[in-house]
Amino acid sequence: MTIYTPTYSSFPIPSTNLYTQLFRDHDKFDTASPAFIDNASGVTLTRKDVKDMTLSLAFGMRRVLGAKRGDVVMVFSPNSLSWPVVAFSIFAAGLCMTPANTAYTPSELAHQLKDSGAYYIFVHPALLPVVVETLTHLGASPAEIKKRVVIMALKREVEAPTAEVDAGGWIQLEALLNKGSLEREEPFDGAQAEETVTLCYSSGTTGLSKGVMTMHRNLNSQILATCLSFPLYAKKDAVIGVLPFYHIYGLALLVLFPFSVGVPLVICPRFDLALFCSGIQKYKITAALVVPPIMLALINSPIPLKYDLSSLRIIMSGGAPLAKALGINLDKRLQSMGAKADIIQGYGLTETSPGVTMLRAEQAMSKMGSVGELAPNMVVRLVDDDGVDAKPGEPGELWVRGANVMKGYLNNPTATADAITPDGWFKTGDIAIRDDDGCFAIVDRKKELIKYKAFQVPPADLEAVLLMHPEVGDVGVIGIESEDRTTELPRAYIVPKSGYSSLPTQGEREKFALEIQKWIEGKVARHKYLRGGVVVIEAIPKSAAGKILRRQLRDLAKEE
Ligand code: AYL
Repeated sequence: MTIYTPTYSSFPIPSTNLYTQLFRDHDKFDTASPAFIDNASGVTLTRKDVKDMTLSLAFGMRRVLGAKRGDVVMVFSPNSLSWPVVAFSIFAAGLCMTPANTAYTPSELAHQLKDSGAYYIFVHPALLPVVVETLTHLGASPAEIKKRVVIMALKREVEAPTAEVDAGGWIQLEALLNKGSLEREEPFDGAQAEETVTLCYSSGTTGLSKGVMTMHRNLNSQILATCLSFPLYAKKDAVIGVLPFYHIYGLALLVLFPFSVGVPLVICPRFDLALFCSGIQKYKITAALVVPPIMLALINSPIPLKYDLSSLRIIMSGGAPLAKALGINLDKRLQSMGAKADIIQGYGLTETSPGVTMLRAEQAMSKMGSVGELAPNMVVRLVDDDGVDAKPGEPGELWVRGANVMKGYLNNPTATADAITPDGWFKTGDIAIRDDDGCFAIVDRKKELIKYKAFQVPPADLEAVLLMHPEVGDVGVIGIESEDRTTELPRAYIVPKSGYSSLPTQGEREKFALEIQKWIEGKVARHKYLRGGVVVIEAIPKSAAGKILRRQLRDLAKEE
């Protein structure tokens, strides 16, 4: 068996609560320096503010709300100043956070709410109606809803609770503050390191989205690994936080890592290119963590030309394949604007907290397109379909073992056993090649997961929804490459309930396809829309066991 190991020396992972890791060096940094800055309003939380509010809110969660150790708390909010404070408080209080995608419809939110077992929901005021509809649909009474929901906004935030929310008698975040400090009440203990601290949702290789049980020690490991592979320095660096915090990429690399090393984060509530660029200029941002579509916008839009982006020294892409040409073009554009940054890539998964590999800044140019070398404390194998080692230099499925690998999927021992072998190898479902310098390239994806931009689109999710349409008999969903080759687009192959022959003309089939494409809108989050179209076919290719043969559907798409 060939096991590839990192060039970094391994180090012990602290068996502490994630809170302890985040605040380990707190006293070494200037506590009056900004920790989180709202890019739109300029409102700032200093490091001292964050610590005081975290301990106070942690107390409020335990003693005012009455949450108990291990309880799951849902966070449903776009990026905001209160987001990190709520997250850190959940960790400090020994609770578990399940952050939800803000684009979710009530039925998608209901799935995560039920599956995670979350009782309390911290929600941004603008998303309150979605939560109320979800809870009502799940059978909660108005009184129960009022008990479970906390409006997630600080008074000093711009988009503070509206009069309507205020008048509704909802529990406000501020009402949980200043009642006491958890530190004085209840010292943290070391036994929490193996407990689940976050439940982000991922479909893994197959099926519906599942709760990924990430332990305190997984994220402690991620933070320390990032210190080596992507070093940032207090007083020198500033990071722009535009990726959604509810996704493991934003959570680990924006919310947790910069704070732990004393580096401020400038928070963008959503992606707006002008606001993003003006934030870089205004706050002299040195590090931007992005996804390939943001790089594309930086290359093609006239907007960045109006701003001074010369403070940037590093840009990292992750979450979806980055074409080498995209990196080269961004480099060219930056240089044409008098800026110069190392463009690197990280690779990983929700299940690996998320870092598996990272390209070193020194290799940005020479290894463009590569996802770099293994993170510390992680080892990998490259294997064929039978679990046999791929030959050196040949592609194989990447299997990962080490400090970042999740505990398993919540309430789903079968999916966990399918994903992690008895000797601890987590099967990524990604096909990689390793070069002679120990750098990896992701060349293909073996699993059914579709990535629209860097968002997960589990085909099983869409198939389940489509099957609820009265005219849909059978369905198979795959991802097809967009025309400009920058992302995959979800496409559904559909067999009409009344049979293919019931729609004998091309025109009828196209009309039906368009109807379905429209019908799905509003039923699923925007990133799951069938942007790759709907195609009516005679039968969905299936194995003898009834499994959809997606490869055959992909071949069909290629024939077009
Ligand atoms: P999930 N290149 C190609 N594919 C990628 C890359 C990449 N750089 N990164 C992620 N993927 C795909 O759970 C791959 O198929 O986590 C992988 O299995 O939403 C899947 O996305 C996982 O999707 C970092 C910074 C990881 C970011 C990330 C992204 C985590 C995405 C490590 O250091």
